Amino acid sequence: PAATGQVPAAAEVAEIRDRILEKLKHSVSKSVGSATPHDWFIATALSVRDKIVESWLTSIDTAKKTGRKRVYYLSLEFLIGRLLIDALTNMELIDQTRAALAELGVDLEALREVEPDAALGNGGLGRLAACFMESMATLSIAAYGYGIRYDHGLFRQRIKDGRQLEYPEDWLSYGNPWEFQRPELVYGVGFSGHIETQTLPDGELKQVWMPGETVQALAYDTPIAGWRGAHINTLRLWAARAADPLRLDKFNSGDHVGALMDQVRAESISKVLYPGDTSPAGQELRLRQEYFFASASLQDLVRRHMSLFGDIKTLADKAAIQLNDTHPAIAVAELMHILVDRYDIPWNKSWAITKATFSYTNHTLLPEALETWPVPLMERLLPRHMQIIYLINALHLEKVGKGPDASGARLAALSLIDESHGRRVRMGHLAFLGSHKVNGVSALHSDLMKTTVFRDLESVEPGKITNKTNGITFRRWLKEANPSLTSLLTEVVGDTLLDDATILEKVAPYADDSAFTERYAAIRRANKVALSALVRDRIGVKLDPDALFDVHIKRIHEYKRQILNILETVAIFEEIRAQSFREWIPRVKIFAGKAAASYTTAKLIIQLANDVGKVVNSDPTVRGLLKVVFLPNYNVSLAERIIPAADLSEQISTAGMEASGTGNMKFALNGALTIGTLDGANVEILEKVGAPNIFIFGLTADQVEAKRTQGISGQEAIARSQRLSEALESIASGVFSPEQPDRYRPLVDALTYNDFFLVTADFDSYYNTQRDVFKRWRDKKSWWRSAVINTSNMGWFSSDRTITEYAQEIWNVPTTPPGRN
Ligand code: 26R
Repeated sequence: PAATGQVPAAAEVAEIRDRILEKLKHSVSKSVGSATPHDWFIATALSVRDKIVESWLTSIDTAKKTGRKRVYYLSLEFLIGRLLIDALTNMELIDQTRAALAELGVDLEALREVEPDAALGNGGLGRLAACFMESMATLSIAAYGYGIRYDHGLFRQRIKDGRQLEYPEDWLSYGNPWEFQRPELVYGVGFSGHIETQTLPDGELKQVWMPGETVQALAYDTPIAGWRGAHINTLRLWAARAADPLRLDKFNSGDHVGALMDQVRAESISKVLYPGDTSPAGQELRLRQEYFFASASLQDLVRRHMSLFGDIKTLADKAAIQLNDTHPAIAVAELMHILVDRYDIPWNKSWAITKATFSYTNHTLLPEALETWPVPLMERLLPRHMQIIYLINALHLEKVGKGPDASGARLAALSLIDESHGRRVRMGHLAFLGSHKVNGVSALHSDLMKTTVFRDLESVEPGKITNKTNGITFRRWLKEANPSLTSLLTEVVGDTLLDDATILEKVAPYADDSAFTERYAAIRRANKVALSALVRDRIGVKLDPDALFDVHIKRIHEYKRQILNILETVAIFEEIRAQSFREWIPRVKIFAGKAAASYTTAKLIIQLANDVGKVVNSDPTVRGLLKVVFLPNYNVSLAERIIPAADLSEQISTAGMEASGTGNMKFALNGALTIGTLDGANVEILEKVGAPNIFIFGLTADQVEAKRTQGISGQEAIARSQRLSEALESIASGVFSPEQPDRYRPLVDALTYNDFFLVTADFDSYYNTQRDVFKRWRDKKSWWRSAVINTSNMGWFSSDRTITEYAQEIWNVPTTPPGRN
């Protein structure tokens, strides 16, 4: 990729070069002659880190002096990716550093590639947390991210014989130059044990929890630089350690393994990221992770509050805690435990403080992803918290039980305890009740929250649910991922674009300027050439950069309907073979994404995509007019390579099921046109770009709901569509799995008899809309016009806008927009 700025001053370049050399020598302990690319990466990272640290200390100091309210973003996931280019970009050192390294004969782009991705998240929710951290720093909000420092982030995916295999990701094995261990910051986190009732001198009873086990939480801090380095925040991640690293008595008596048992048990808490998007595995360990992290974070922020302000009763004025989904929701009970048991604050006052401090974001309505914990497990692991939850529930039900419409069914729906299949604690209800604001992540999703899972709770506290449509950071997803396009854009609208993404509106007039659209198209082509090289390197398939790059990248899930895309691919494959004389639009279907290890159907979909690719790519009659590739190990870094090279963005979830999507925004920003359903933020993208510049198809959320009540068999839709029935037939009969013809029988049967995701119902509409895409692609002038209009209307989807809304409407903290001053 091209450099973005002007020629850097020679003196500054020389200074940076010397600093890198100093780090290489004294911190990495390597000579120029013996340094590997990884050594150069560490030296460069450490040199920019020094700059960041200087601003970091100032940021912390200023927040202290001014007594500002802090924001605490609690998330079990932070899907950060790489930080080198991000840090250099935000510190405005990228061009100087590239030049400094060049003087040393080192290519910055090569260093970029050796940094492992920090993949401490599964997908959208984790990546959103990373974008939010960047925007909170950019807007000079005094914010802390709290999470877990997993030894192993999201698994590495390999594809063998078309099938997904999972391998542990070892992102820390070469050390992490961005983090600071804080050995002085250690908190004990208790589990299990019993409760003693004590009588206070005034006769009041007091509950004292005596944990049976204590695990230590160690802090590791990573500085997060905002745009132009104006403000730096802290991402504090907790690692678990045993209180007693070694039972020396056992060790000396010869039981060398037993001596380490406590350590293994304790450290398992921060060993691995919970592998599920929605998978059920590892229940108890997951609850231990959630409490470990919530307890350490609350102890830390309460300690900070007390040392700064000295009065726990002012907590809500000085701290806003955002719960990123229900994963940290146990923090509600933990804060009550701290206030009531440790600070002896009366229950009602404690509850008022808790509600005023917390707010909760919901990220999915999928029933299998709504967390509930078995009461017996909670009682054993967190006996005092279970008591507190019962008390919260009793007071809550007492209040709502007085209402006129307090039927048994209504109370059962409102209760914190779900009694329908064993007694379970509803964490969504706990997060809802313990918060002053609750939000969804797109307009449609927030509306659906009010009519589905939170309907009853919303009626008790109307107006509590608000919408905060997601956003993305433009620094990473435009400037860092697509520097050439960014240069073109800043050339016409000025380089304050990265301060204020809405300036992109000024690009709109250039949609009709052919000199501009030609340059825009040439940049896309160069990105496609670069991606083609990557594809060739990684999977050995040769792509035509002039073909339409049709891209579907995200977690593999039935509701995201990769299978709908595959069916259209198969249908077109059959048509090309049958009518090879016709004029076909050369097209590349690009898939990437991981399936939860236990999600059998999703893994079968991956295999199908790979099998279809194998057959299509080697069919001589297709003559390269259609290529199908599945790129392994999808992660943030791969997304940064694929998105700037995409012509068409697939956002085709069953309407009502994708809470927002954020990939959709990244694609549209980079000028891909969207083919999508009226789901999540697609609805708002349509509003911004206008109907002629997006390809919308399929059932609406309301129609999906209505349709499902009539039944979910696909038989009728299949009977009505010859194309669909033929595509299904060829998959079912083993065209793509000749060595095992019935391999895809389960997929085809599900679509035929049990099509919950309404793939068959939407197929014709999707197929026809793809033909509209072809027509538009033939008219290149019109295509590029739409692409530019997409880019120019994406400013609103900046996470700076989203975070400004959170700051004003939920957290009540000031923001300072970025800028040169
Ligand atoms: C508890 C466990 C089973 C679990 C469930 C679900 C763990 C993780 C998830 C991931 C969900 C909550 C998620 O990532 N949701 C996504 O959040 C994005 C950011 O708001 C949305 O853009 C996206 O639509 C949504 O699927």
